[in-house]
Amino acid sequence: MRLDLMNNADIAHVFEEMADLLELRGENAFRVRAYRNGAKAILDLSEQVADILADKTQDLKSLPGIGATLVDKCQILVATGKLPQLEKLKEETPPVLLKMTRIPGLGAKKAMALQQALQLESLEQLRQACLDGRVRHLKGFAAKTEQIILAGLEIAEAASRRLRIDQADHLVNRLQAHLAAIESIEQLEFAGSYRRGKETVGDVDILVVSQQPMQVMDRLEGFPARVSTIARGDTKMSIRVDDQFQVDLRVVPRESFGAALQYFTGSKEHNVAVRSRARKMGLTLNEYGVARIDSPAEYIAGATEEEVYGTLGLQWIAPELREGRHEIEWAESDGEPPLIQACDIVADLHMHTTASDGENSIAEMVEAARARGLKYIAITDHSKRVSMARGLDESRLLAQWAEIDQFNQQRDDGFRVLKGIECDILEAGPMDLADEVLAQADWVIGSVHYGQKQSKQQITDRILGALCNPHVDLIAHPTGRLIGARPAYEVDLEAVFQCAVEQRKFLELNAAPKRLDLCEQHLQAAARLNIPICINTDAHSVEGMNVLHYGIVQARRAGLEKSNIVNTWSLDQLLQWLRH
Ligand code: DGT
Ligand code: CA
Ligand code: CA
Ligand code: ZN
Repeated sequence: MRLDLMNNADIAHVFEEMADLLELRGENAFRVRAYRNGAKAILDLSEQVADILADKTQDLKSLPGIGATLVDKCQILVATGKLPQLEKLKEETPPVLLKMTRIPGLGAKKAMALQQALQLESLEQLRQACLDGRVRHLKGFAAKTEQIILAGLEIAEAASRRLRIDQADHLVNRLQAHLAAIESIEQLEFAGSYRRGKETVGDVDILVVSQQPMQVMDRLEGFPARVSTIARGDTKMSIRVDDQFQVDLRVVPRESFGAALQYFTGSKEHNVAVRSRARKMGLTLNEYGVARIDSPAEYIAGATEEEVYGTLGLQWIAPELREGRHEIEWAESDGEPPLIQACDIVADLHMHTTASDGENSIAEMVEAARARGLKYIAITDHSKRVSMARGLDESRLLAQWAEIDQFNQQRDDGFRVLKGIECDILEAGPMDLADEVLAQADWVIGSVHYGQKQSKQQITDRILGALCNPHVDLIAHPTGRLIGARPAYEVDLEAVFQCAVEQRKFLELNAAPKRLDLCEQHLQAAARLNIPICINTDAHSVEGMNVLHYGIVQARRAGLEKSNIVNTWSLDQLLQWLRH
């Protein structure tokens, strides 16, 4: 008999814990990564590890990301449900330490020193120690550290409450695949903030039409992860996945699906506006449908969203716009602006290769871009200031550009690679590379990577200086924020926008889901000033190009149209603009 102690999610969780603990102890980075990659690989398996191990015709080791050591560990886990190394590591490590290392701004070394000196057992004790000013007296710490820790605690807490959009995507894809096995499901949509494309998602809302709600709920409870049921009724259920993410499921009648989808997509503000419009028309609206106020049980619309909005005299509204702003006004007249779509994008103007910290060559990036239907790209590796990422100095950069020239000459398919650089805006103000070198580029990005703690005046001056440099074309990730991890640096964006207008420069919407920088409100402000926005992936690998989608959603949320976006232009249009 086989002991079925561990499913794939459990094993992946053990490997993640191993990686976290090894990292905390300063273990070899490759060992740490091996565990992380193993965890990811196992989560992606469609078959249970236990079954693969039991099957003599299959070899777990042959799967990418799983080496011989991890196969041994899988065997131990499947047989015993425990990993002795992990138990030992856990015994030796106070649990609060792991939590402390997740506080932005507090590294493993400092966390360990603090924990030992103050004998901390919880984050609450750490917070109290900072508030009491007990940290500043320790060797190697200062009053400022207390402020950093307090701010970090807040960010970490907020982040643990909400899922970033790419994490939500991963969960949604797994849920979708899992539920696809149920034949009684006639319709299925993910609603809520996920459907609206928010940067972060509080919980995932699933809406289903099925004649067999019990079957659907049973299946959801069997989701291959650590699942606990929070509540379960006849047609709705909430579960918690891996102790963190909440998933809400509602099974609704076919004739109400549109009304339910409209209701549970939200936002609450949008729903309030829609309902108040209904009332003015003598109608009521709830998650079952639209009815006349004088006979509220008799629904006159509800099967589709189009029908629901249509009954209220509105055009269908894109979920990204449903935030209770101007979308109702648009929907009652000509409809919303023609929002930017992924298929409008013909270029990606920010990406890295193996020359700096990317994982793929120029040729590989080009192939990937072509496969995604792009017509031209800019290669923009880091400049020398970013030594950690092997940033390029003048001579390596010129050599790369010679390579790109040759590359373009050899191609006859019309695809073009622009000679670019992501040039650091140095702490003291000037660009990291000499003007006579930048002058030879097709495309120059200016970025603030260092000195992010400087004063608002200093950082603003640095960016204005870069915008006024005739060779700089675009400011990347203009506020430097990392969602859930690091707040934006202090910068006078109004001044930056004004200067971009005067200098006819571009601003970036960095599509990386941890950045999404500029944010929605700033994008709207930039659009009002007619500043062309460039949606870039900042890809560090071929797969990195897939984040474009998040940038598109962010731009749509801001109401941006094709005409606002630089990388919908043809290469000739772009070059013409750059020549002026
Ligand atoms: P989240 O999960 O915090 O990222 O945000 P949402 O928007 O997904 O919120 P959630 O999951 O609480 O509810 C999903 C949708 O259901 C929400 O966007 C609108 C609708 N909804 C839920 N509760 C209410 C309510 O009390 N009033 C109204 N008008 N709508 C509600
Ligand atoms: Ca939600
Ligand atoms: Ca919810
Ligand atoms: Zn970059």
